[in-house]
Amino acid sequence: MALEQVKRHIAELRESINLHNYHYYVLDDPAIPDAGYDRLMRELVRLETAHPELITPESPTQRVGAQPLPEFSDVTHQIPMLSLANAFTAEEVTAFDQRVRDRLDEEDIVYSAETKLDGLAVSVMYDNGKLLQAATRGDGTTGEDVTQNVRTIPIIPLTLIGNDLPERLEVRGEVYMTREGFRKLNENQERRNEKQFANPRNAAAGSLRQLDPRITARRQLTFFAHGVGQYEGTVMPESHIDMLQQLKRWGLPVSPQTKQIHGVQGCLDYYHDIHEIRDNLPYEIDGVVFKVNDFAQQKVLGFVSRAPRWAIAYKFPPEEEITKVIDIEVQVGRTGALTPVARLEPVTVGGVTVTNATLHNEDEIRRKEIWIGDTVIVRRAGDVIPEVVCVIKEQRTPACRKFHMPEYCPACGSDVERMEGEAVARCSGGLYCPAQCIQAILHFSSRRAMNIGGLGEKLVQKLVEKGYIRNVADLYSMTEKELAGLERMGKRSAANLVKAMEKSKQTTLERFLYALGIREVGEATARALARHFGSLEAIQQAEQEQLEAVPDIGHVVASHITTFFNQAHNNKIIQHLLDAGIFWPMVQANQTRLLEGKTFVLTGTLQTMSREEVKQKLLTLGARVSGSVSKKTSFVIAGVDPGSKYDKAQALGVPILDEKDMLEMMKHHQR
Ligand code: JCF
Repeated sequence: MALEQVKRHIAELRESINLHNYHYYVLDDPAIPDAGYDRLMRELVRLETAHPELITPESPTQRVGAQPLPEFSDVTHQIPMLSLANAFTAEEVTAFDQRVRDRLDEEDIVYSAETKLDGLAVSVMYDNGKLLQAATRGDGTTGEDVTQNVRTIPIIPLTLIGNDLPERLEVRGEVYMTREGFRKLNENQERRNEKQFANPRNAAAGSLRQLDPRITARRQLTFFAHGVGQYEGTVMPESHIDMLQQLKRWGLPVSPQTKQIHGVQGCLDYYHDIHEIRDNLPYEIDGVVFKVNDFAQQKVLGFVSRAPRWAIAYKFPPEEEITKVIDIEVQVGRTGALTPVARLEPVTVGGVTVTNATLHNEDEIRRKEIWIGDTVIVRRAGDVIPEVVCVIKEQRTPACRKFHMPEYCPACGSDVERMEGEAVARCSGGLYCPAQCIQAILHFSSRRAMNIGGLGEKLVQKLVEKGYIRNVADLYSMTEKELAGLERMGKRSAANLVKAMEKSKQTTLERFLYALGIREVGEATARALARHFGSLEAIQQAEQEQLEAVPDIGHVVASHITTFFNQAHNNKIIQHLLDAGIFWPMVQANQTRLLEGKTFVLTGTLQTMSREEVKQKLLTLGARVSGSVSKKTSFVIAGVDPGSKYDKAQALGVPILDEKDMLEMMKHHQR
């Protein structure tokens, strides 16, 4: 190829890849499949390897991370990077709006509203559409040059898109880490015995401020643009929202939560709406930001000290607080798992009083070095159980002491065991252990299982302690009279409870399976089992291999299921429950299970599929696959050069299928 032609081809590839990046990252709407993208990228790498002199810093291949730096150099922000004034109450937002209206002498103010990301403010400078320099906010006037690091963030374009690009454009925004990226990073850190990051913000900051850009490249950082600093050679739109639209057209990511609203009521409604969806966002936010939308109005309002008068951050109540660990207790769960729980001095976190925090397991306590009496930071995000983030070691006193896992179950005194390689310690008491028994009953009756309303923890505790019930089957033999005889149980509540139990008897197979509390069988697995097998009997009788043929059921879960159904007492309890009148509509088993009850034996070499594939397929269709031929064998499938199994099948009169017959049979049964 002539050099001119190579150049043109490289330019086309780069443009095409940039456009696909834009569709993928910014529009969140990929325009080609991954394989097609990979092909373009490989082709570009191939051409650039053959012609290294044609590599430019803006090429999409140049993101992997440059050489480490000795230190960051300083960058002066020509226009200072401001911070935002904060509001924590509706009154403070109302006062902000009042000030704006007074100063502008306008009644109805149009605001732009956006989420406030918990990340790191950065400035990215583009020179004729090419990424020139990136800097942290620093103190607002001087930041650090993190150009090489920012270049590794895939969502940030190295080249802007369009033919109306400004000569200079300073984009400002927030570099952050998604919850997923944060989780993965901490998992990796743990595996390598390196320090954990306390939250996504710290993780993002630590990742961006790496002297070695190759490390930054491995940390899943991302970015939203929320403003413009300097610009030259373009006319900016007249409002904040229109400006964000312009940035998006040039290829920069902007938050999809950005919205135009009216007046203080619009602000309060927006705050409320975002608060509701907060936990569903893939990243953490610590509030919302309101900005006067019109740039002319912004200019009139101007600044006070370091913050604009035209914007305010309305923060959510803090999700982290400082408190003390009064004690560490151990809770026994449904499966016997012992979970250490910190009893805390009550503290309000995110607007809710927190008195306990889960400590997960012994290793976690050791890793975080949490002692009884320690001063700690607790965190409560959304509706998840509060956690201890870290200890404030400086505040540890001589009265503080270490925690040790008890050797005997606090609920029943059975031995506590901890399996090799497992983080969790367990009570070995099984259903003899009242704590496990109570938890099993509570799980059984919970809303998404059998849904017996009115059967709370206190009541179940009492019923078990008094010896009225020992397992879930006993529940249904409780009478209204017996229940009404309990202290603090009125006639009405007893009647209601019996009614609720009666109502719960009509259920579905998947709910019932979930209610049984088989280890690692959650709702999704219960549903998969019900759909695949269609009947309880089929599941009770299923063998390990047949269970593993169900999508998403692996070896471990399958063995939990067989272990459960191999316990005679479990099957007895199930029988009691069915006798008590629990029933569900018949489930239409997968159409594909039409080989149920048939046993196959494979022999010889198959041409179109590997033996393992055929086996999997047969298992999915509900069949069993055996290694030897007997009178019970339904069919032998014979490939090329069959072995002695073929002769044995002939001798026993077992039907023999060749590969074509087999494929025909499978096709038939798939319909
Ligand atoms: O999301 C943010 N953390 C965020 C910070 C969003 C904004 O619109 C901001 C900001 C800091 C300063 N705007 C300014 C002016």
